[in-house]
Amino acid sequence: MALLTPEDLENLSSQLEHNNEIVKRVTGLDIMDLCEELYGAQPNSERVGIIPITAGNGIISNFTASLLFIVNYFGFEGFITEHPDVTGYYEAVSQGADIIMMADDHIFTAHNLQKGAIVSNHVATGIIYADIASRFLEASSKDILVICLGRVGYAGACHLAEKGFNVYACDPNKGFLQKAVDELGIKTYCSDDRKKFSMVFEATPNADTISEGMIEERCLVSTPGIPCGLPPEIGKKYRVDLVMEPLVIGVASMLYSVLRK
Ligand code: 2YC
Ligand code: MG
Repeated sequence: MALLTPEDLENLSSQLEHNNEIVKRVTGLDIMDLCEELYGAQPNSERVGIIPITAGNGIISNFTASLLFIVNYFGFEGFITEHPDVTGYYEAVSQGADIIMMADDHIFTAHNLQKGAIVSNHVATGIIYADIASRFLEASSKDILVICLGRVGYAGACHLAEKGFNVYACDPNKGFLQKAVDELGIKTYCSDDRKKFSMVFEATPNADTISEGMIEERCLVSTPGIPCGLPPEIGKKYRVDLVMEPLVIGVASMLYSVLRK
């Protein structure tokens, strides 16, 4: 489980503005509009209780403050509880939270107490980054490459298969790959295929997972991955747009996802 570091969360606002411009240019929608279209809902100042959790590796110094910034940016009314853990949960509900957000080292969740909807960051992140990749206005076909079928990648591949894209996927774990072929009807991709893609959704915790043989000259790479899977020299050599940031886009997806049952 790759945990965020306080350094990952520095200058979140400028990372958001930078990615918002790219998403708007390559898909025609900014992140807010895309969430609204993806989930068919829009915020209405729902109160979001953000609870620090001390379990496992404990508090990440600027994690809950980052969530507060994101929650308020997207039109919710956020607050961080004074206490962590169970006391914080009691405090959040007592203070009228509609939605609870909290994370231990394994699951980061948003739970809408009024609607009964709950989502994990893995699923919400996979869906939105895959959706961004699939909306590339300059795509040359409906072929899309999904790199890695872990909890994030599989959720994204599932979403793309449901949207009717020709999903090709690769994963070092042949069991994960077979499961996706059997359950989602996706096609397998291996690097000695000659096939190139103009849309890539990368969901690995590794660097340099994207090679020249995979991408067309004009390509959109969408990834929540830390570190970045696209080698800088390849990004320069080809006309590649990269949508990548550590937390905001995934959290926006979580929030919109639980607005409806
Ligand atoms: O400050 C706190 O409340 C900590 N318990 C938060 C721990 C978050 C651990 N999870 C992660 O760093 C990543 C997130 C990007 C979402 C999934 N894993
Ligand atoms: Mg993100």
